[in-house]
Amino acid sequence: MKLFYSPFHTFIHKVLVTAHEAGLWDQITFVPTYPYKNLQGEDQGERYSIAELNPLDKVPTLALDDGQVVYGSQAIVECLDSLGKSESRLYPPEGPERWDAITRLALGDTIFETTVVLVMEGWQPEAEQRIGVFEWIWPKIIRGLDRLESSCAKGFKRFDIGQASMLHAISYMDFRTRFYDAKDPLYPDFDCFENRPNLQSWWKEALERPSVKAHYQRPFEGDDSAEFLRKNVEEVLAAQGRQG
Ligand SMILES: N[C@@H](CCC(=O)N[C@@H](CS)C(=O)NCC(=O)O)C(=O)O
Repeated sequence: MKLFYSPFHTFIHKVLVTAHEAGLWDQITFVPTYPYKNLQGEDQGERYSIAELNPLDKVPTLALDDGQVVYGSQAIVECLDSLGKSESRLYPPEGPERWDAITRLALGDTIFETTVVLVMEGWQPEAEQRIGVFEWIWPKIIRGLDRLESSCAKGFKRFDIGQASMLHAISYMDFRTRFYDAKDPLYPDFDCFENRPNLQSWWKEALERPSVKAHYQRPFEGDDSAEFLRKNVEEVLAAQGRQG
């Protein structure tokens, strides 16, 4: 199978964590895809487009060997988890433990997505930034992190999909200030572990998981050329019986 994704390993990707936890790592061809390069400069053109596979032209996008394409990170993690070894499933069986895991999945994903909104707003010239955006989003993130602190205080029976999403969200909050130099008018030096000791000890322990170590802070070393991307898109189209 092929995973079309952004090969920035400076934050933790829940899809990569899930692929590794499911024991599928070695069965995946990782295909670096830079959606935003399609917008940059005339010579870039549509070279990194995967629109023939995913109408949204977004990463991550998973292509199975039979040509079926699954996109949207939530759909991909569920698919990978179900293809993996049953003893290491990240989705608990139906019942309260599962509802808790998928609720934390939703919470982590929303913290991540709203942090992206804050980063993008922070890129605007200071005079043009909409303070209302920050005032609207920050309370959600803060309450969300407080809820995760309570979850970590109770502890977990085992690693689950909710924790994969928590890793994604929390690593991105850190990445936001280090990489983007994001200027935040409300919380310029926000530290998600301040007054959240249980979240911090959970985080430190989770960083030791092989599924995190396999990619986090490790530069991507494979082929990330547009030609490699195109070859892989064509292979998926061929598996579907379509012409490139
Ligand atoms: N809800 C989607 C969001 C995916 C998404 O927006 N990916 C971004 C990169 S992080 C992207 O591909 N953007 C390119 C575009 O929107 O054209 C998911 O969880 O997979």
